[in-house]
Amino acid sequence: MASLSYQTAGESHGPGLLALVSGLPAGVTVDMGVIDGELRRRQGGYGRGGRQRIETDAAQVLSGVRQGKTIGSPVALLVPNKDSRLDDAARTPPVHTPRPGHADMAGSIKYLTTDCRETLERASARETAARVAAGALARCLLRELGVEVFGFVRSVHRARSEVEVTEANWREMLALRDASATYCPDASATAKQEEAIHLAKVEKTTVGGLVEAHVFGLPPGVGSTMNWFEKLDARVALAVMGVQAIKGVEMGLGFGCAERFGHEVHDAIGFDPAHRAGRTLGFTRGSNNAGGTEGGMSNGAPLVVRAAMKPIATLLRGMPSVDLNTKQAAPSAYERSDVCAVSAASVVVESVVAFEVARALREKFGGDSLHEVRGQLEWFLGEARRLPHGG
Ligand code: EPS
Repeated sequence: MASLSYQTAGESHGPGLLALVSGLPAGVTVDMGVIDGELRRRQGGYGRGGRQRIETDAAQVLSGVRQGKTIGSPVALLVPNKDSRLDDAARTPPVHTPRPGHADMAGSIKYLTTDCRETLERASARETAARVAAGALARCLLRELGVEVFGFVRSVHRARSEVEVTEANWREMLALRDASATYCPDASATAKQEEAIHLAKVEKTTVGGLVEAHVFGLPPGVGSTMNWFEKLDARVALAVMGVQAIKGVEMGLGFGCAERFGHEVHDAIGFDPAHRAGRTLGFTRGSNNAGGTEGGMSNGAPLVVRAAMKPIATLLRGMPSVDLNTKQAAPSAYERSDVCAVSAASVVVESVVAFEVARALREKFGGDSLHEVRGQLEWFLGEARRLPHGG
């Protein structure tokens, strides 16, 4: 059954986080270096708080893998928490003054309690460790199919990089990103971003920013225009908006489309027989304002996803709030947190995008084993190159 899905479980200070991934074909090499490498990257970035000095995230495979390869059964990944103290009332005391911008208030009312901890433990971005583990597993499949995902930080607060990421330069950009304290492939923007984070720390506040994920090597025709919920861009937007603290998602030119004329927006189509053997089948585009999808289907151009992360809601300086028990004004509670987690968010967004792309590829090409999926993909590309049939 070619339907890829995952769920996560776990609280920030529970025993651990779990990702349960179903629907991977058999025969995919599970590279623990990729999974643990992504988990480590999620923990990093300038501006992270004390929790990351406690944890050294690494995944344990509980099922679905034999001798380093998937066997088609569900894969359960466990990321244990070192700071596990959920049942220790003295070390996880109730929280009565909700943080504006956090899940605290809405969650407490929803569950008919005045203790925000009941909600915040699950709402915490610690859960994203499980999503990164699942995304890394999806990435293991994508690599086998010649599809790569690259994520980075575009901006922190007002410190924005104008760097252009393309299919030709992304590996170079990856090296620059990995040398950057904020995961931005631009040294001068990185310095300004570090400055913005430092200033926020001094001011006892927080900063957000923009992250991007680019997907290369996706063949045309992945995703479906036949039902709104099968559209690749819609699926990606859902997954990205579902990441903690994300308040905006756009593809390609995104919101910028609204202020341009049609001829300035749409990507002119050309054909270059020299590229016929590649994934684009020889079709070329003058630009990629569409961000790699048209009608909810991949069009052969790189998928370009951008997301806006709000500043983290936990402020050292506090925000005006109300004690849920007394209804009296009180500053919002402070829990150990980060000044900036935009770098971490870039890893999470990259991971959830990788998963959605892998899911859509599974739906298009089916198959129970990697061999079968690859065969189907190559068959499809061959048929598409031969169009019109008989021609
Ligand atoms: C996070 C772990 C959390 C927070 C942060 C992200 O750990 P703790 O609450 O023990 O410090 O540092 O979570 C939040 C920003 C939040 O609002 O919950 C992580 O591993 O990413």
